[in-house]
Amino acid sequence: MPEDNVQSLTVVTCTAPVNIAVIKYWGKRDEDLILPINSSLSVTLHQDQLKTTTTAACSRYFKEDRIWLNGKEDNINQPRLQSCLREIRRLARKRRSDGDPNADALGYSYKIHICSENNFPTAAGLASSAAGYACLVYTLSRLLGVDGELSEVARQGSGSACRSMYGGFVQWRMGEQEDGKDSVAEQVEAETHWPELRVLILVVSAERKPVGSTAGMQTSVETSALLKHRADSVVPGRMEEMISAIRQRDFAAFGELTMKDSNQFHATCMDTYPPIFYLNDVSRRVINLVHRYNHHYRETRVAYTFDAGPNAVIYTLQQHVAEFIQVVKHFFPPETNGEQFLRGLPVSPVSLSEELTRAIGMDPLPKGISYIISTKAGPGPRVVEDPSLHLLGPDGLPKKSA
Ligand code: 2P0
Repeated sequence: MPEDNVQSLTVVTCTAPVNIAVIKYWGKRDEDLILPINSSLSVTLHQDQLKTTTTAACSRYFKEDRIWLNGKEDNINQPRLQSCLREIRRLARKRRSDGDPNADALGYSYKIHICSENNFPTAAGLASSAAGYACLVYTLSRLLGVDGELSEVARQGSGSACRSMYGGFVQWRMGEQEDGKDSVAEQVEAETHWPELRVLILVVSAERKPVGSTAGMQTSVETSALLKHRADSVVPGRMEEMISAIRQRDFAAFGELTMKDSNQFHATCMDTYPPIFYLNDVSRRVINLVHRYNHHYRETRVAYTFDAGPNAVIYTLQQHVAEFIQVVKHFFPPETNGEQFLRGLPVSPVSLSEELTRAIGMDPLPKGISYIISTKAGPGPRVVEDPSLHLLGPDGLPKKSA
């Protein structure tokens, strides 16, 4: 290694959030550019609880592009990874040729090392590709001095990743153009807009999902007439209603639309041929529990949504969090000697009235839920300033391996 190797290394570390859709994306009209058949809308979750951290470094001494994910070297030649790298390098070159003095002088021509890790289990089925590609694109953009509209690049890594480029409440407009230039994410409201809104992730199972989203939605587009109806006739109206519920902080409207949209997404999975099942028995029990809880209070106090897996994500308001967690504990008694059941934002325990548990009236299912992550809406991707937090060492290799 040459003497000046250390000095020639440029390193940047960033973090990016997970997002959970309340109007779901399911189906592409262009597989390569990742253009969706409908617009979607999500809440960006707080990075204190769930985040991806990525370090990217470039040096004229690197011989090839390389990537390490959660401690293990991975294949850099995956088409979506290559799309993101190619796009950011193209934007960096363009900025340089446009004469921008802030553009990195030569970085775009150097090889890049990337190291990325999640602070949550990938196998828990939490949108890791969204946070992962958002973090990759954001970090590469900082490394090579590119800014501007980056959700269009993140989208080419994974559709849902474009929504993780912003904090708070984010819509992904499907766009109309064939080149995808208008298929971008846009912040509807910042994370500070609705401070009482809370998110509980009920981790049902740590198994990997049976059918991946990419393959699943492709089969749905090919075979489900319901999906076409949803995209053409249902989602456009729901996007408008959802944006207005968020702007007015109308939880009843927000919660009802969220549940209906999750149910319709899973109905399109059932309508796919052969059918796709993401919900399991525990998921269906959570759905029942939420409806019985809301019915008892004659008010929509909690809402569920499910992605391409059995975990439930619950949206509610701060004043109902403690009681609802107690309800979950009552009907899904956790393992007593196991790991911490409630993680994330602290919640003080409350006692349940017998009237409430009787009204819900379900048989408890021990260990149905392994743990709960308690969180809220949060900001978009961030640069990590502390150099001790870089995942790559001065030699450009991962500091620690799993
Ligand atoms: C969503 N999901 O809106 C929906 C709801 C899962 C269910 O976005 O092929 O991993 O990489 O574009 O983004 C999962 O799809 O799929 C997803 P690709 P992605 O959050």
